[in-house]
Amino acid sequence: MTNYSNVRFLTSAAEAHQLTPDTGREVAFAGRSNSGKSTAINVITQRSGLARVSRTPGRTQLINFFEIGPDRRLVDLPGYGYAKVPERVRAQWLGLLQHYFNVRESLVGLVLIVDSRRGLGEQDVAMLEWVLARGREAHILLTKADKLNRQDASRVLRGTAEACADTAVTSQLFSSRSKQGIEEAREVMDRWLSAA
Ligand SMILES: Nc1nc2c(ncn2[C@@H]2O[C@H](COP(=O)(O)OP(=O)(O)O)[C@@H](O)[C@H]2O)c(=O)[nH]1
Ligand SMILES: [Mg+2]
Repeated sequence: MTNYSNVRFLTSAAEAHQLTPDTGREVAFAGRSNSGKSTAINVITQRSGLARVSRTPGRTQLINFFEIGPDRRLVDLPGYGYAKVPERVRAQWLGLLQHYFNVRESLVGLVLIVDSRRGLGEQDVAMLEWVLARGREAHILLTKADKLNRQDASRVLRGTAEACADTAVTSQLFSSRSKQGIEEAREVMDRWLSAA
């Protein structure tokens, strides 16, 4: 088992040449802004201040690298879906992300953070397509499950599974607040990070 609480910040990249060396294995987190990505990273690693929660959107979009063990990394990708991001910032973000997905050999899987009350959006699907195109894995955390009753939660989970039925993408309910699904998420990441 990976001990995620040994995590430490490595570096931030605003441009392609700033990516950390492409060795070993890493798992990336992506999601729409406000989907609960930072909070999910914090509870999975049990480090409350690690990924900052709810900062003002539209600033410089950075890829943040964290080390969780020798040659094992977590990668916090910039959130998308902000209403008021200048076109220049959006283009910079898209270019950096596309570059990252295209070149990154150590990227083994994507954890896609989706607010369970919103469901999969267009940009979420685009992220999945990018990552699957290179034969990598993807797992969806349907976050804020504490906000749904049991029936709505299972409906959302079923709908997501159906939307991904033709792919190897897996999904689960998750709540940083009630701690639902944290072990399940860690197990998926462990599997990706430890495979030979
Ligand atoms: N009820 C509930 N709220 C959450 C949960 N996860 C995140 N939030 C809230 O959603 C907002 C956005 O979370 P944040 O992690 O900053 O989202 P990010 O923009 O995707 O990084 C914050 O107000 C969080 O407190 C959750 O599991 N349950
Ligand atoms: Mg965040």
